[in-house]
Amino acid sequence: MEKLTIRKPDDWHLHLREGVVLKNILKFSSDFFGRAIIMPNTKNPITSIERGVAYKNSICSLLSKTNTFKPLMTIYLTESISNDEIKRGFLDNIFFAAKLYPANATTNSLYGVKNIKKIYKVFELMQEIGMPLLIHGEVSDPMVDIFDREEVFIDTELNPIIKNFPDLKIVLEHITTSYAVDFVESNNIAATITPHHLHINRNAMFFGGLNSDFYCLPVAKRESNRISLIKAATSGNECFFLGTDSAPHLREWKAFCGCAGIFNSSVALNSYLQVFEEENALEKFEKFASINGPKFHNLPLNNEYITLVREPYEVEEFVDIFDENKKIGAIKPFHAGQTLNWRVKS
Ligand code: OTD
Ligand code: ZN
Ligand code: ZN
Repeated sequence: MEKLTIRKPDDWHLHLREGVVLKNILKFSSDFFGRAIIMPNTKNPITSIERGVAYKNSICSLLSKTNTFKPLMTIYLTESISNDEIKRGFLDNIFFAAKLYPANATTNSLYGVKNIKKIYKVFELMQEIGMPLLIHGEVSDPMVDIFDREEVFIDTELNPIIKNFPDLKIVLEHITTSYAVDFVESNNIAATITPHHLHINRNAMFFGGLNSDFYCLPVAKRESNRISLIKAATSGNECFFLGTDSAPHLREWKAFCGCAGIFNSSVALNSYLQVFEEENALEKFEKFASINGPKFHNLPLNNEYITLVREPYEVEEFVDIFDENKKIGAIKPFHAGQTLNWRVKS
C-alpha cells in the first residue's frame, strides 16, 4: 500500500500546556486531528469551571478561523471537588470528562487523589449523568515497584471502581502492560495506547547511558508487554483507541531534572503508521485512529478525511520554541533524527 485515506483522527489524550509552549505546539494537533481530549495537569491544574473556561479560550484563541479542531476539556479530580462543580461543568458542556490522577503518580499530579474511596460520591454522580472517567492507572505507593504500578492499580483500585459503578464510562489511559490489555478486553471499559509504548520497551531508557528522552509515566515495560500492546492496537478491537499522551518538556528542563514525558504530537500519525505497517495492519488504522474513540464516547465520526502517503519522513532533531520571534528553547520530538516511512499528505 502506498497511500491511505482515512477519516480525520482524534487524539483522546493530549497535553497542550499553556503560554508560549501551547502557542508553538498546538498546530501539530490542530492540523492533523479533528478533536483532542486536553489533559488538565497544567502547572495550576484545571480544578474548576472557571479555569476550564479560561484554558479552553486560550486554546481556541490560537486557532485560525478556518480550523475546525475541537479541544475537549477535562476537569482534574481532587478529594475536595464538589459534585456541583462536576455536574454544572458537564451539563453546561464545559468539561467533556473528568480525570483521575492518583496523587503523585505522574507530572503535576500533586493535587490528585490520595484515597480514591473519598471520591466515590463523584463517580456515582458521573455514572448517573454519563460523564466519562479518564484514569491514570498507577498506584503511587513508593513501596510498589515502578514496573508493577499499573497491575497493582488494576487489582486494588480499578476493579473495585468497576464493581461499584458498572455503568460508569471508564477509559484506562496510556496502557503499558499485557495485564491491562487483558483486563480492558474482559471488562466493559476502553483504553488509549500511545505511539511510544508501541515503539519502545524499558531498555530504551538505559541504552547508551541513562536516557530521559524515553522516560515517561507510566514507564515503558518489558518487550512482551510492548508486543501485547501492538496486538491490541492493531486488532481493530473497539475498546482500544488512539491517545498520544504527547507531553512536551523544554530540552533544558528535561536534561536538568529528567522529568517524565515524551513529546510526540509532531510525529504521532507517522509513528503509529510505522507500527501498523510492520504488523501488516494498515487497514485497521482508521478504526484505531478515527472510529473506535468516537464510538465509545457516542460522538459523530469526523467528516473530513486525510491522506497518508508512503514517503520518507525525516524527523527533526528539535522543535524550536519561539516567543514572538526570539527562540527561547527547544523540545525533542519522539523519533528525533530518524526517518519514518509515512507522512501526512499536505
Ligand atoms: N506522563 N508526563 C506527563 C503526563 C503523562 O501520565 C501522563 O499522562 C506530563 O508531562 O504531563 C508523563 O510522563
Ligand atoms: Zn497519565
Ligand atoms: Zn498524559
